[in-house]
Amino acid sequence: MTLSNHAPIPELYVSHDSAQKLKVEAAQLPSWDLTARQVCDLELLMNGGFAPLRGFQSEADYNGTVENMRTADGTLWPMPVTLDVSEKFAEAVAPGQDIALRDAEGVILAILSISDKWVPNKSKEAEHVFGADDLAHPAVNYLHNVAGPVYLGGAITGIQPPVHYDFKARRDTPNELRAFFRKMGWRRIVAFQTRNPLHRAHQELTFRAAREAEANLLIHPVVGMTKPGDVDHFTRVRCYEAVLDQYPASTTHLSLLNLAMRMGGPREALWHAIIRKNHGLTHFIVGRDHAGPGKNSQGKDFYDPYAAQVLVAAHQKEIGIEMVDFKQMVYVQEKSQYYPVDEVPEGSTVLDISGTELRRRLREGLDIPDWFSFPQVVTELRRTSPPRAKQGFTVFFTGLSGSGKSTIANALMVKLMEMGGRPVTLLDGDVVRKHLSSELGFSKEHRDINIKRIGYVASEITKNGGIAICAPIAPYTATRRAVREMIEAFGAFIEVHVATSIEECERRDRKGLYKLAREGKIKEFTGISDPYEAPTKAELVVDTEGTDVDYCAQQVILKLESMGLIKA
Ligand code: PPS
Repeated sequence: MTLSNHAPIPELYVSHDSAQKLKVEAAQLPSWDLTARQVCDLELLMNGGFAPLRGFQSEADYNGTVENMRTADGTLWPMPVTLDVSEKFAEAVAPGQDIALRDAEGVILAILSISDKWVPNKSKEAEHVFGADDLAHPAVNYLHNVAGPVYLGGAITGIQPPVHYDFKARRDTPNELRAFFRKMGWRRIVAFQTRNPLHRAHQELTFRAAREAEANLLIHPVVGMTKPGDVDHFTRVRCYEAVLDQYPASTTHLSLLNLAMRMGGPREALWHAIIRKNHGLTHFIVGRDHAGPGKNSQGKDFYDPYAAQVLVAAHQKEIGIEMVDFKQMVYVQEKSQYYPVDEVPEGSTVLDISGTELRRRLREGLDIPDWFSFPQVVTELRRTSPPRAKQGFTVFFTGLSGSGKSTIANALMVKLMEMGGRPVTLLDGDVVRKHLSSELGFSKEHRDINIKRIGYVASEITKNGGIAICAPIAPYTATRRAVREMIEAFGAFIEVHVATSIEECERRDRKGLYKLAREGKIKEFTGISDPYEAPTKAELVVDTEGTDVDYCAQQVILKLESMGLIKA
């Protein structure tokens, strides 16, 4: 196997002069505003990180990728890279046409020459690529609830890379990294892929990997998109920088990869290996549960923790990169040292702190021992993750019209304001409809827009350390989940189902709306002529029948206390 990767890799950019001309011409084309994930994919397509792909996949390449991890010509490619769009946009364009691809600010980054347009079978994609059509998998949830229904494929003409304002000096294209390795005279380089802050176990693993492969080390963290709920990349990069001096500068380099991960376990590990080969790496570390998405809806792991190693081992020759595999690293107390779990000396005491346990300790302001992490890393993490009692959070009431959501929400707001410490905002259904969503009706589409607006405002409040109390009907499970994800990126989300029955709501009929709905004078009325999908996993269910408002609000307060969000 030749392990030197010094020659430049082909990029999809046109020359500077052509780019200026193309940009002017592209302004006349139909244009698609790329999602955050599509911007990441496009950047790696254009800079050669996804070589040999030369654009978003055609239907034949996509089918091959989904079914047997190979494009139509037999090239190994395990992860679909497709441009998903809305039905409305898809109707307006056709194969043979060029479209401009723009970032969130409207800057034209590339032209897509559409060769294919099709409606994918998303359940099949989920089953084959992610192993199960289970919404507990973040990429499957993305596929069904975020991605558009139609895919476009075709070649890309690159105009300019997406602009990054953060950590510019630490971002490298595949060719920049290749040039750096060439300049440094590094011929064997092992990459460490990560989406977590570096703790001592990771450091030990990377040291061992470099030693074992007799190679230089590239710490190559993903800063595009990772698993919802992960430590944000700003904090992580500050953590990486804080421990970089633990590594010899002449042998180790830190570079950021703007990849949008799918958490696809074994297939994703293979994809990562190809991407690293494109970046000029010769070796690639695959540890325990690589790119693991966590538990499925039955509470079981999606993938065997070492399945990724088996799949990469089977394809490493074909890719031209050598895997350095590791078992989980654990701390052996008697030796004051880390060992792979299968090499622990018999009879010794093994210590480990899981990701969940670490988050708990941060949340509750508890000790994080020195054997586990570096003081600088812990300080950084504590800066962004103060104890829960100091973080923002959202209480999201959901229930039928007239169930008592607003009344309980009001009582809760007053009680929280009495306690003080954090600003409290109430986003009541009726009030939001007056101030934020006055143009919207009650179709599914409009309800979803309404709830996502509430979610957005609540996520901003949560991010900035406040308390948001929301009280809309929010009848759809998927939309509530989308709001949960938006908020959990910044703080806790407490879903409270106000489970008053439809019979009781109709009996009370406080606003006289049920009568009108029964008479057909109000259309699409929740519970009468429109669905209400009751939550199955709410943090709290309150029953207003036979209990007073004060008691219901008190139940929420007790829940918040038990979650450490308020201190007695
Ligand atoms: S949604 O589905 O979450 O967007 O609904 P939401 O914004 O919370 O609804 C706010 C209030 O609108 C009144 N109303 C209706 N509700 C349901 N269906 C229909 N068709 C409808 N038309 C008007 C209703 O009083 C809601 O207030 P609450 O506080 O829930 O009683």
